[in-house]
Amino acid sequence: MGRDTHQNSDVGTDSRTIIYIKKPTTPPAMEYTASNKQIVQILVEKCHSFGIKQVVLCPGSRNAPLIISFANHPGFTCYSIIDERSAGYYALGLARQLHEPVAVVCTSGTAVLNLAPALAEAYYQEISLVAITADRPAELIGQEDGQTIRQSRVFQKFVSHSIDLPVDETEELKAEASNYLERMFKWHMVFPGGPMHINVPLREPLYETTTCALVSIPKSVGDQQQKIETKIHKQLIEEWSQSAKILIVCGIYLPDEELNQAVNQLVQQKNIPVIASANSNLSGKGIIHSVEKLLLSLTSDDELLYRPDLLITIGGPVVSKRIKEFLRKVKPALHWDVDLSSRKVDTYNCLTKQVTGNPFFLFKYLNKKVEAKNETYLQTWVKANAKQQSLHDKFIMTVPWSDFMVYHTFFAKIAKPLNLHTGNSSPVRYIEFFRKNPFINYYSNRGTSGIDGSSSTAAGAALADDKLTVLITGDVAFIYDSNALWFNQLPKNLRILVINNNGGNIFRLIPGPANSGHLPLFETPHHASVKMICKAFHVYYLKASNEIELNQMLPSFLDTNAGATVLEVFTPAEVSAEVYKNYLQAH
Ligand SMILES: Cc1ncc(C[n+]2csc(CCOP(=O)(O)OP(=O)(O)O)c2C)c(N)n1
Repeated sequence: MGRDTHQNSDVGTDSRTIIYIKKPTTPPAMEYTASNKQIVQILVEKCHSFGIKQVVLCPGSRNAPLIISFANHPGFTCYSIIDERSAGYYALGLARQLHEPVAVVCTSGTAVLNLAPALAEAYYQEISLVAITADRPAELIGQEDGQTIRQSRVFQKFVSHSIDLPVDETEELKAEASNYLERMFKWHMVFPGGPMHINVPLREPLYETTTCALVSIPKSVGDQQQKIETKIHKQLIEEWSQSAKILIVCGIYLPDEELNQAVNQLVQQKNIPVIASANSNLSGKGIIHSVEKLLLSLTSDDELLYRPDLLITIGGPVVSKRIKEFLRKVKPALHWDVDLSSRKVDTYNCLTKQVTGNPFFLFKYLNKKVEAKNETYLQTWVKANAKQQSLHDKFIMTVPWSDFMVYHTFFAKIAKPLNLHTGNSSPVRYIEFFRKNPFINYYSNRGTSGIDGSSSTAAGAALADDKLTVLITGDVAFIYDSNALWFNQLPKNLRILVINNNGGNIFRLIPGPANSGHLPLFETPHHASVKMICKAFHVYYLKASNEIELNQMLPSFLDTNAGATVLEVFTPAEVSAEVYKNYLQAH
C-alpha cells in the first residue's frame, strides 16, 4: 500500500520538455517554415481553415514534410506519440472532449493500419477524426520498396471520405486537391462527425523546407444544430397524439445541458418516462439509469404494462442488454430514431421513422406543441425504479470486498466535477448500477467496445480539459493499452483506477465461458505487473487491497495537485462475479 515514487517521478508534470507540446500563438505570425512540398502546404492550410487545432504526430520519415509543416504552423498544438494505435485513440479522446476535428499524422506501411481501431471507434461514435497518412508514390507500391503497403482507401468502410492527394505538383493537380479537400471539409462542417482519411504520397527529398505565408483563417465547424424539417414535425405530432404510452431511450451522448433541460421538461411536464444510460449524461428527477436490474424483475404480464406505443431513441449505443431484448420482444408500434447523422440504425427491429437532426430541437418543439400524457405510464416506470433503488441501498450494506465495492467506495468520494471514462466491458456495466453522480461527466468507447484504447482515449481527453479525468478500467484492458503512458507530457489531471481481478472478469459475469471448460482462455489470468508498467513509464503508482486501504488512497488519487497517477485495486475474481450476479438477482 502507498504511493510508490520513482526516480524521475516528475514525468507527467510539465517540468520536462523532451518532446514538445506547442501552443498556438495569437495573433499568428504571418509566415512559417513549411515543407517545400506544395501539396502538403495546401493540406496544412485546409486543415487550419477547417478548424483543426490539435494534431497528434507519430514519428517517421515519409511523413517528415507533414510533421515539419504542422509543427511549425502557429495554428496547431502538436503532440508527439510514438505508438500509432495509441496516437489514434489520443486524437479521438481530444476530438470528443473538444467537440472539434483532430488530426493524427503517421508514416507509411503498417503504421497506417494501426490507426484502424481508433478510426472504427470514431466511425461508430461519429467523431471527427482526420487520419493523415504518408505514402510512397504509386510507382513504388508493390515493387518491394521498404515500408510500403496498399494504403489507398484502406479505411473505406470506417470513414465518410477517403482521398489520395496527388504526388505531382502541376497547377491542375494542386487545384483539384485543393477543391476536393475544400468540398470534403465543407461537407463535414454541415454534417459533423465521423472520420476521414487523407493519404499523401510523397517523393524524396522529404526534409526540404521553405518559408510560407499564412493564408487560412479558421472557420468554425458545423454547430450541430440542424433543424428538423417542419414537414416531419406535422407527422410526428400526429403520431405523438395517437400514442398513449411514449418512452424515450437515450444511449451514449456527450454532456449537453440544453438537451438535458429539454428532456427533463418532457418528463416533468409531458409525463414521458426516460431511460438514459450513465453515458447519456442526462439526469434529473424521474430519469431512469439502472434499467438492467429493473427489467430483470419484470414478469411477462408486466411487459404489456411497460410496452411503449411510441419509442423515441436518441444518442449512440445503449449498454443495457436487457433493454434491447425487452424492446425487440414487445415491439413498440412506432419508433423514431433521432440523430444528427443520416445513418439508419434499427437497434430494436421496429424503426418506423428516422429523423435526421439535433434531438434538442425536436424536444424543444415537442415541449411547446404537444399535450401531456396521462401520468400512469410514467409512474409505472418511476415506481419500479424507486423499488430498485431501495433494493440497491439495502444490497450495499451486505456487499463484501469485490469490484462492486470499489465502485461504491469511489462514487461515495466524488464531490467535485470530474470526467469519468470507463473501460470495456465490465466497468461500463457497473456504472449503470449506481445513481448518476451530478459532478460527473461520463465517457466510454462504446462505438465498438474495444479494450485496446481506453487509456489512450482518456489521456487524450485529459489534455483537452483541466478537470480531473479518471479512467476506471480492468487489468487486461489497462495492460493492453499500456503504451498510453508512453508520452512525456502525460497530463497531470489523468488518473487511472485499475481494478485488478487478475483477468477479464466479464467472462465470469456473462453466461457461457464458465461452462465451456475453457474459462482461462476467456478470462486470461496473467502475471503481468501494473506496478512495473508504471515504473517503466515513470508514472505515480498507488495500490489498495481492501476497503480501508481504498478509502485511504482515494484522497491522494483524487488530489488535483498530484500528477498523473495509477491506482491499482486488487479484488477477488470469484467473489466479484458472485456479487455481480447476486445484485442482479436481488429483487
Ligand atoms: C480489442 C479487443 N479485444 C478483445 C475484446 C474482448 N474483451 C472484452 S472485455 C475483455 C476482458 C477485459 O478484461 P479487464 O480489462 O480486466 O476488465 P474486467 O472484465 O475484469 O472488468 C476482452 C478480452 C475486446 N472487447 N476488444
